[in-house]
Amino acid sequence: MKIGISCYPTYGGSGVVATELGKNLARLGHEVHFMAYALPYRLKDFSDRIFYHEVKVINYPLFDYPPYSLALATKMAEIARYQQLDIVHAHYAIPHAISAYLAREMIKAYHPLKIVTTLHGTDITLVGRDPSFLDVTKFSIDQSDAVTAVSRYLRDRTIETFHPNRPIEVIYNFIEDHPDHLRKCEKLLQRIAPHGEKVIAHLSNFRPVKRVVDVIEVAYRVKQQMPVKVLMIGDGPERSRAESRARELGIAQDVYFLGKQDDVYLLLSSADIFLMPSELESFGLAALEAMVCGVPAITSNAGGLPELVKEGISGYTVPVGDVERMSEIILALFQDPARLERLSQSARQYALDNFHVDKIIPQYIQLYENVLSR
Ligand code: GMT
Repeated sequence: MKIGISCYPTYGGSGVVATELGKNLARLGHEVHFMAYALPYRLKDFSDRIFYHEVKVINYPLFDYPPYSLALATKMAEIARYQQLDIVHAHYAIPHAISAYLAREMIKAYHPLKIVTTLHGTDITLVGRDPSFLDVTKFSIDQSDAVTAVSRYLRDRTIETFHPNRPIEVIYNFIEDHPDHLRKCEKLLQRIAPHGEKVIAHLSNFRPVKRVVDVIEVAYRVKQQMPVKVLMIGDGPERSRAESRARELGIAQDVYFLGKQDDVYLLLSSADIFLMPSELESFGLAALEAMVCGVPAITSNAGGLPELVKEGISGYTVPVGDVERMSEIILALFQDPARLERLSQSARQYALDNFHVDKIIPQYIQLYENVLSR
């Protein structure tokens, strides 16, 4: 098959899933064309079956808001028509699914194009439900040839909010297994935890929905009982608030704000616990990435997280904002190394058994085949 993929190229789960999907489709012999305004950040290695088409938006003084969706639709139409794409797979409804609809209409006299849309979370739960986007988001879902959601939670919210005229299929996010996922960054650990101090990691885009300040609150409480170090991976609007809270609580020397990082697996695998206290999370890809590194996830019980974090198997879930409970769970694990080790192994196994790439990619391929046979 020839598949076009459009996604956000920056640091964020939807772009990571789209990129890894494209790489795996290419590995299986399909031809993949990425369309985005920058090179997706995990699309580094060369493959003769992967093509990247940059979407440029001209800048004109009249435009207070350069119309990216239109430039994307134009690029999609051009690539679909001249590269004979079978499908455009839009990751995150806004604006990718809408641009795909426009592209399909533009070329329908020359080339049939199918649209698959994958909903990732905030395109439904935050942005898409805002009155300024609600109708166009519903339209893009209804006009897609197939729609998937990354969790049952997200599927149910989509149905509740948009009453779509088509079924929404749940296809979970996925991870690969790689020996490197178990490799700790010894250099880093020697520097930050030279006496074997326990390490908590957090990875996100530091948006308010991630509640990064809760990570600091938890670290402070754990530190009252035993030494602990924290790796804060990523960057975003709440970073300064978290930094300043760490200073206020007197634990700034134990919290390492690493900013955006490429090799997240190396950092995640260096931790003992992954902490994701999000207000809302449709799936929680970073928690899955930690689990495959053998790092159990302590998360809030929001959104789709309980579909991923199984109590006592891959981690524990706690009500949003309950930093006391999160700290108690982490302390209990840190004080019982044998239990932590068992949880580490079962978290990794759970991730591999349920979310391995070889289990999930065939579901997308089957979906593409169904769409093309209609
Ligand atoms: O969480 C974000 O702000 C990023 C967003 C994205 O589109 O990259 O993440 C969403 O998609 C991820 C991949 O499917 C999911 O793992 C995240 O849970 C989801 N974020 C939210 O629902 C807040």
